Amino acid sequence: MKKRTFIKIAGVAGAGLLIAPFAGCGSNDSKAPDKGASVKGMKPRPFLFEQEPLGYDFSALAPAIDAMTMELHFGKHHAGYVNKLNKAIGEAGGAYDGMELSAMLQSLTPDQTTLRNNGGGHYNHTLYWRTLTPGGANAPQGILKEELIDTFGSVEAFQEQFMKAGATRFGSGWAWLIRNASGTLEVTSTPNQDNPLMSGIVDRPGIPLLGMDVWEHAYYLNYQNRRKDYIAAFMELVNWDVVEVNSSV
Ligand code: MN3
Repeated sequence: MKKRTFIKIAGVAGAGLLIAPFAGCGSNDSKAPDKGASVKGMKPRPFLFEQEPLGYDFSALAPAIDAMTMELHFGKHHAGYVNKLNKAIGEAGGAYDGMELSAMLQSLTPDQTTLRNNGGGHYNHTLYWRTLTPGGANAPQGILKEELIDTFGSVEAFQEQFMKAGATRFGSGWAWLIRNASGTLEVTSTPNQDNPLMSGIVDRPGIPLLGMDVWEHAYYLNYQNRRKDYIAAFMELVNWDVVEVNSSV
């Protein structure tokens, strides 16, 4: 993002609404993410305390993810997290003014339930939308591909481990590909809206590169109890160019 654009957004957002430059990706301005265009060479974008445009239509991921699920997931579930997050920040007496979202998540303790659930909910979904692509999955390439092979043995072995993490997460939660404190790629899973950045809360902290929502609200309308079918469909929608940008932090 250009500096003047960042400052402009900061001014509009006001104290307390601005978030951190952190893993993400996309266009080099404040507009919606690229619609399937290559993001190579792009810098990570900030996560604002507001929903950024989806960047594609609700129906764009169908039939893998149906339009009604997208509309409810983005417009109701994710929006709800953002509203509650902003309300909680407003009630925090300025404690989070000017703090980046990633820094806020890193600072949380287990008892900060509202910020934990809704800060995590906002971050997790922003990452999720950015990483899905209507064009369908490309393959991991370059350094990221090499890292996946070095770490997991093969890209397929990574995918198997990631899918299993999602399938075996009891109840609601997320499966993650993270870069851990040692700088190594790792597959993890968290309950509810916990995020790997919450180093004071999660067992295996790190920077999230790819997150898969396995809450029933992400798939139930189309797949009912068939979580594994949704997971397989999700894997076909991952934009690995975006994951690669996330992995460069
Ligand atoms: Mn969700």
